[in-house]
Amino acid sequence: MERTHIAFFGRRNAGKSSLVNRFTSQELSIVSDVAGTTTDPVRKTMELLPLGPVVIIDTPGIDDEGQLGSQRIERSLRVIDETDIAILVVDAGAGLGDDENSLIDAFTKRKIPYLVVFNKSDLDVAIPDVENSMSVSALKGEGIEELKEKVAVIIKNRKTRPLVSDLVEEGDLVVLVVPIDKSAPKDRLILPQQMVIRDLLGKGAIPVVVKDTELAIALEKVGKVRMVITDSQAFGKVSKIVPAEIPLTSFSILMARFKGILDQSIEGANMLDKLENGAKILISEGCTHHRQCEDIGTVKLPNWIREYTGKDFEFSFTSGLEFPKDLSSFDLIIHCGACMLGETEVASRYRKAIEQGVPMTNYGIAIGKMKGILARVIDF
Ligand SMILES: Nc1nc2c(ncn2[C@@H]2O[C@H](COP(=O)(O)OP(=O)(O)O)[C@@H](O)[C@H]2O)c(=O)[nH]1
Ligand SMILES: [Mg+2]
Repeated sequence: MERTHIAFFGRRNAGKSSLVNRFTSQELSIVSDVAGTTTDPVRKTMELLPLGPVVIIDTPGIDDEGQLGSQRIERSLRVIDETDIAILVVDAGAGLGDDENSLIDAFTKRKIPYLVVFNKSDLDVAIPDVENSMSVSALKGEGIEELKEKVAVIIKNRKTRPLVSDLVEEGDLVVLVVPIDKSAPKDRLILPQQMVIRDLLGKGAIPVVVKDTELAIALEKVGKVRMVITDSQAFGKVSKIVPAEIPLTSFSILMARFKGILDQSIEGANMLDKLENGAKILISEGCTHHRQCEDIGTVKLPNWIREYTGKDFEFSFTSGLEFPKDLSSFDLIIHCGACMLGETEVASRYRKAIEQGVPMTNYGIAIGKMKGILARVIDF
């Protein structure tokens, strides 16, 4: 299960750091009445009852001033990208202002569940009656358990996004293209293929699985097709066979959407058009043993990229659990579909890239881009 990222936002001196320390029962952040004490987001990975595995993030205030201040605000706002649940800490005495409302807008826009927490309830002030809100005193430690309970409920209700079943109706016929070449594992289907089939069956849709070599015949025989899902390596060939009116996508694109990294990956793939000669590209693979994968990552992909861009780049490669902590020297990261890596690991790699401002994409989406069909294969 993925670690829930819980981030505390709000104005300076609202008591974010005090509340984080109460929430985690740790002295994670420095508390002070000097506005702007927390200068960088502070992250802490922990197990917290009754919430399970979480990352708690304390942010600097979003109302900071001056040049340095605006950098801090920027950094705080960037934390929204990695936030699963937002806690908006408000000084009950000050109430909700423009800063809070613009944060609430940002959460709503990104569908991030949030709680408005009026802090300093120990002071003699009226607590505003606002939706999604509660009051606490970080100073006295009051309301903290209730806050945790509320967060626990949000975590429990967080719907994981379906892989494909929300894109089809019961009874829809979906053709899956699984090339059986030497890069296909012997005697089995890979995990994303199994997951797509399972999800379609659960929906009552009708998956029809074919090799690329039988795709044309299959399309003739089966009648109305809702969608074709292919291995992205076969994008070039398959996109020519599938009529334009039938939606086409790939297993890796559905997986990226499922993992919540599709937008980031599309942005990353579009970087291919902007890289300068000599730019540094990291190609990263989740598994160490699958020799043909390596061949794609270390040989085919660099060649396609050179061909597509007409430029030369400096490629680096990693595989398995090795993944650089410091990504800042790279201009682009291209990751495999990561079917062998845990969701948490994958999510954290993509988050790391966001945190360090490095564009990141995956093989399938990069291939779609280079085949000139990216717009088509993300149009479900
Ligand atoms: N009275 C009262 N003061 C608080 C409470 N929580 C925090 N403070 C005070 O508010 C100031 C700012 O707290 P801090 O946690 O550093 O706020 P941050 O800037 O939002 O991280 C400090 O002086 C805290 O002692 C509270 O619940 N009640
Ligand atoms: Mg602070």
